[in-house]
Amino acid sequence: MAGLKVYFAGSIRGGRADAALYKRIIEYIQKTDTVLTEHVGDLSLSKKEGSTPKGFSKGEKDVAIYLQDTGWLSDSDLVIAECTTPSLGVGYELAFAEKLGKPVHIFYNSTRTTLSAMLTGDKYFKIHPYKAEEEIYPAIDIILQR
Ligand code: 6IA
Repeated sequence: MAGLKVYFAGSIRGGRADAALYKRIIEYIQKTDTVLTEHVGDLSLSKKEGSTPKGFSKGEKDVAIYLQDTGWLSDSDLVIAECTTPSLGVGYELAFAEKLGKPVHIFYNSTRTTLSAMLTGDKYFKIHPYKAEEEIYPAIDIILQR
Protein backbone atom coordinates (compact mmCIF):
# COMPACT_ATOMS: atom_id res chain seq x y z
CA MET A 1 0.00 0.00 0.00
CA ALA A 2 1.72 3.12 -1.18
CA GLY A 3 1.94 5.46 -4.11
CA LEU A 4 -1.11 7.18 -5.47
CA LYS A 5 -4.48 7.32 -3.74
CA VAL A 6 -7.01 6.08 -6.29
CA TYR A 7 -10.76 6.60 -5.98
CA PHE A 8 -12.25 3.65 -7.87
CA ALA A 9 -15.90 4.17 -8.84
CA GLY A 10 -18.30 1.42 -9.90
CA SER A 11 -22.01 0.75 -9.69
CA ILE A 12 -23.60 -0.35 -6.41
CA ARG A 13 -27.34 0.44 -6.43
CA GLY A 14 -27.15 0.79 -10.22
CA GLY A 15 -26.62 -3.01 -10.30
CA ARG A 16 -23.86 -5.43 -9.36
CA ALA A 17 -23.48 -7.33 -12.67
CA ASP A 18 -19.84 -6.16 -12.98
CA ALA A 19 -18.83 -6.48 -9.32
CA ALA A 20 -16.27 -9.24 -10.05
CA LEU A 21 -14.68 -7.06 -12.74
CA TYR A 22 -14.43 -4.15 -10.25
CA LYS A 23 -12.72 -6.50 -7.80
CA ARG A 24 -10.12 -7.55 -10.40
CA ILE A 25 -9.40 -3.94 -11.38
CA ILE A 26 -9.09 -2.89 -7.71
CA GLU A 27 -6.68 -5.75 -7.01
CA TYR A 28 -4.63 -4.79 -10.06
CA ILE A 29 -4.35 -1.16 -8.89
CA GLN A 30 -3.44 -2.35 -5.38
CA LYS A 31 -0.29 -4.06 -6.67
CA THR A 32 1.42 -0.67 -6.41
CA ASP A 33 -1.10 1.93 -5.26
CA THR A 34 -3.87 2.54 -2.71
CA VAL A 35 -7.57 2.16 -3.51
CA LEU A 36 -9.69 4.28 -1.15
CA THR A 37 -12.93 2.56 -2.19
CA GLU A 38 -12.17 -1.15 -1.87
CA HIS A 39 -15.81 -1.93 -0.89
CA VAL A 40 -16.94 -1.26 -4.51
CA GLY A 41 -15.39 -4.65 -5.38
CA ASP A 42 -16.86 -6.47 -2.37
CA LEU A 43 -18.72 -9.41 -3.93
CA SER A 44 -20.92 -9.84 -0.85
CA LEU A 45 -22.23 -6.29 -1.32
CA SER A 46 -25.55 -6.59 -3.12
CA LYS A 47 -27.56 -3.93 -4.90
CA LYS A 48 -29.61 -3.66 -1.72
CA GLU A 49 -26.27 -3.42 0.13
CA GLY A 50 -27.32 -5.30 3.21
CA SER A 51 -29.16 -4.05 6.24
CA THR A 52 -28.93 -0.67 7.88
CA PRO A 53 -26.51 -0.81 10.81
CA LYS A 54 -28.08 -0.77 14.30
CA GLY A 55 -28.77 2.74 15.57
CA PHE A 56 -28.89 4.30 12.09
CA SER A 57 -31.93 5.16 10.01
CA LYS A 58 -31.51 4.57 6.29
CA GLY A 59 -31.27 8.34 5.71
CA GLU A 60 -28.50 8.72 8.29
CA LYS A 61 -26.57 5.85 6.74
CA ASP A 62 -26.78 7.44 3.29
CA VAL A 63 -25.60 10.79 4.69
CA ALA A 64 -22.61 9.01 6.22
CA ILE A 65 -21.83 7.30 2.86
CA TYR A 66 -22.11 10.62 1.00
CA LEU A 67 -19.83 12.45 3.45
CA GLN A 68 -17.26 9.64 3.48
CA ASP A 69 -17.16 9.32 -0.32
CA THR A 70 -16.97 13.06 -1.04
CA GLY A 71 -14.19 13.26 1.59
CA TRP A 72 -12.29 10.44 -0.12
CA LEU A 73 -12.76 12.15 -3.51
CA SER A 74 -11.18 15.32 -2.07
CA ASP A 75 -8.32 13.25 -0.64
CA SER A 76 -7.69 11.23 -3.83
CA ASP A 77 -5.00 11.81 -6.45
CA LEU A 78 -7.15 10.55 -9.32
CA VAL A 79 -10.38 8.76 -10.16
CA ILE A 80 -10.74 5.55 -12.18
CA ALA A 81 -14.31 4.52 -13.02
CA GLU A 82 -15.75 1.44 -14.71
CA CYS A 83 -18.98 2.66 -16.28
CA THR A 84 -20.35 -0.28 -18.29
CA THR A 85 -23.17 -0.73 -15.76
CA PRO A 86 -24.80 2.72 -15.51
CA SER A 87 -24.94 4.23 -12.01
CA LEU A 88 -26.32 7.58 -10.86
CA GLY A 89 -23.86 7.59 -7.96
CA VAL A 90 -20.86 7.08 -10.26
CA GLY A 91 -22.09 9.84 -12.60
CA TYR A 92 -22.36 12.17 -9.62
CA GLU A 93 -18.86 11.24 -8.43
CA LEU A 94 -17.37 11.92 -11.86
CA ALA A 95 -18.83 15.45 -12.01
CA PHE A 96 -17.77 16.05 -8.39
CA ALA A 97 -14.20 14.96 -9.21
CA GLU A 98 -14.13 17.29 -12.21
CA LYS A 99 -15.15 20.21 -9.99
CA LEU A 100 -12.26 19.30 -7.67
CA GLY A 101 -9.86 19.20 -10.64
CA LYS A 102 -8.94 15.53 -10.13
CA PRO A 103 -7.85 13.52 -13.21
CA VAL A 104 -10.78 11.27 -14.21
CA HIS A 105 -10.38 8.07 -16.27
CA ILE A 106 -13.51 6.31 -17.46
CA PHE A 107 -13.50 2.72 -18.74
CA TYR A 108 -16.44 1.03 -20.44
CA ASN A 109 -17.03 -2.03 -22.60
CA SER A 110 -18.11 -0.64 -25.97
CA THR A 111 -19.57 -3.99 -27.05
CA ARG A 112 -22.03 -3.88 -24.14
CA THR A 113 -23.06 -0.24 -23.79
CA THR A 114 -23.08 3.25 -25.28
CA LEU A 115 -21.84 5.71 -22.71
CA SER A 116 -23.91 8.76 -21.74
CA ALA A 117 -23.26 11.83 -23.91
CA MET A 118 -22.75 13.72 -20.63
CA LEU A 119 -19.53 11.74 -20.24
CA THR A 120 -18.34 11.29 -23.83
CA GLY A 121 -19.26 14.93 -24.57
CA ASP A 122 -17.19 16.32 -21.69
CA LYS A 123 -13.64 16.90 -22.94
CA TYR A 124 -12.36 16.98 -19.36
CA PHE A 125 -12.79 13.21 -18.99
CA LYS A 126 -10.26 10.71 -20.30
CA ILE A 127 -12.43 7.99 -21.83
CA HIS A 128 -11.11 4.45 -22.40
CA PRO A 129 -13.51 2.27 -24.42
CA TYR A 130 -12.47 -1.39 -24.50
CA LYS A 131 -13.72 -4.56 -26.16
CA ALA A 132 -11.94 -7.09 -23.95
CA GLU A 133 -11.01 -6.88 -20.28
CA GLU A 134 -7.29 -7.51 -21.04
CA GLU A 135 -7.15 -4.04 -22.63
CA ILE A 136 -7.89 -2.38 -19.28
CA TYR A 137 -4.70 -3.39 -17.45
CA PRO A 138 -2.03 -1.92 -19.78
CA ALA A 139 -4.05 1.32 -19.82
CA ILE A 140 -4.00 1.35 -16.00
CA ASP A 141 -0.22 0.82 -16.05
CA ILE A 142 0.10 3.99 -18.14
CA ILE A 143 -2.33 5.96 -15.93
CA LEU A 144 -0.41 4.94 -12.80
CA GLN A 145 2.92 5.67 -14.54
CA ARG A 146 4.26 2.19 -13.81
O1 6IA B 1 -25.74 4.89 -7.32
P1 6IA B 1 -24.77 3.78 -6.96
O2 6IA B 1 -25.07 3.13 -5.67
O3 6IA B 1 -24.62 2.76 -8.08
O4 6IA B 1 -23.36 4.55 -6.80
C1 6IA B 1 -22.16 3.84 -6.70
C2 6IA B 1 -21.02 4.78 -6.31
O5 6IA B 1 -21.38 5.50 -5.13
C3 6IA B 1 -19.73 4.03 -5.99
O6 6IA B 1 -18.67 4.45 -6.84
C4 6IA B 1 -19.41 4.36 -4.53
O7 6IA B 1 -18.23 5.12 -4.42
C5 6IA B 1 -20.57 5.18 -4.04
N1 6IA B 1 -21.40 4.42 -3.09
C6 6IA B 1 -22.67 4.00 -3.24
N2 6IA B 1 -23.08 3.26 -2.18
C7 6IA B 1 -22.04 3.22 -1.34
C8 6IA B 1 -21.80 2.57 -0.12
N3 6IA B 1 -22.76 1.80 0.40
N4 6IA B 1 -20.63 2.74 0.50
C9 6IA B 1 -19.66 3.49 -0.09
N5 6IA B 1 -19.79 4.08 -1.28
C10 6IA B 1 -20.97 3.95 -1.90
C11 6IA B 1 -22.62 1.05 1.61
C12 6IA B 1 -21.69 -0.11 1.44
C13 6IA B 1 -21.25 -0.66 2.78
C14 6IA B 1 -22.39 -1.29 3.52
C15 6IA B 1 -20.09 -1.60 2.58
